[in-house]
Amino acid sequence: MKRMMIAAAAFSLLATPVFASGTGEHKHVGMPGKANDATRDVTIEMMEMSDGSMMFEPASLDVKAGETVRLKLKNDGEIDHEFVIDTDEGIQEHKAMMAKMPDMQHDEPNAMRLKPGASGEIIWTFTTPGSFEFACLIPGHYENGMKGAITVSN
Ligand SMILES: [Cu+2]
Repeated sequence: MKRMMIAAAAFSLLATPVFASGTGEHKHVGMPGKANDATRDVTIEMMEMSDGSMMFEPASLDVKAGETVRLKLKNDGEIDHEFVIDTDEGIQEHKAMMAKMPDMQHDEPNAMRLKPGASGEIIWTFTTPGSFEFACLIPGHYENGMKGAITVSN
């Protein structure tokens, strides 16, 4: 009986569009932007440190509501990393999903996974004032420091 309940729970997770959290009933972190609207480039590097920790550099981002930013992502590490931008709740949901399915590939507009040495960009329009988050949700990375704070001001 217990096993059946676990199976049912796993199925409902799969059937639920968890990754739509950025545009679901949560507070919106924003939406994909148009390249022509980008008024600023921000380079964010991903890396591992010699002490075993992992990080984004910089680990914080301050923007204004309505601003469109070109996020230039670069994996300077020796292992895969990802960049996910979302509400705190959305990050935690995505993190729980990644813990169950660590090899899951996703191509949501608010997320990008990069191989060592690879780079990419996300153009994002921040719509709502508040505090948001960016993170790498490959299992263990968030706990080792791969998170950053986004402050969207009026
Ligand atoms: Cu990572």
